[in-house]
Amino acid sequence: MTLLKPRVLRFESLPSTNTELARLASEGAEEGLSIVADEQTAGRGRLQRTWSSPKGAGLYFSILLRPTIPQDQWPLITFAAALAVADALHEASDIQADIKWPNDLLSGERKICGVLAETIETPAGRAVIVGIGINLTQNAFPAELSNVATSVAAATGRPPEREVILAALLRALTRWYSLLHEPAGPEKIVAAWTNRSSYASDKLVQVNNGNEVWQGLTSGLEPDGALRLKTPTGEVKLVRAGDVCSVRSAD
Ligand code: BT5
Repeated sequence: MTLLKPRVLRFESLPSTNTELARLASEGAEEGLSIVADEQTAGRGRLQRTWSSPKGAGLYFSILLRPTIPQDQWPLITFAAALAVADALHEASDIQADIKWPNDLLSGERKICGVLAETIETPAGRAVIVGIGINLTQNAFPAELSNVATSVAAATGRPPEREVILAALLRALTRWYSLLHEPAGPEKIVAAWTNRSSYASDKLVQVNNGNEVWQGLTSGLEPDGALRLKTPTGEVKLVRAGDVCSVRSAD
């Protein structure tokens, strides 16, 4: 059994917790090393997008993983992390979050958390940095996020308890990451994700993979986490990267 032993380093301010942890990983840091910052001055999303990270308004967190599962299963790390955030938000703040493929946690259809998993090369081998940004409050958020983002404070109506959420997150990450390394773990993670996500099946969505835009009904996940999309012609597309958004049907 893989036992993850998180050890947390704290910083007041960093450009990006993922970037700092990648630097430490290249110097030989061990699996489980984690970073929390009070603010990020260059927080990142996927495809070099910006993750808004004002001081004190979020939990900006990264953890270093050195998985021993076959590399074609590494995309499932993002799904295990999303399940861990959903558990932590539930346990610590009683929030029932939805999961949008592949890396968003939603509360009331607005984004409360984003996950960014990045594969890196280190002298000790290939590794993964999982970055997690959970919005605690919406203080100092840019105006363009007001309709798409939410926070723990907005979802609960109470001041958020960052340390309680962090402790729950570390426990949940340890559980789901261990499960991923068990013999039937990958199937169980896909099944759990499918159970928890309203996007897993029968959801009318639009997918933009950077080259093409498709519309269709979601139809479950492949064993490696790819999203199946049934298009109006009955063709099933497999989505391995891209942005998914819900489309309201005309009726
Ligand atoms: C993500 O990207 O959702 C991954 C975000 C990961 C952030 C963490 S924080 C700790 C660690 N260190 C880092 O530097 N990053 C990780 P993506 O799916 O590409 O979504 C990015 C988009 O979400 C942006 O283009 C905005 O539209 C929106 N966005 C930006 N900041 C947001 C926020 N705080 N809350 C909700 N939405 C946000």
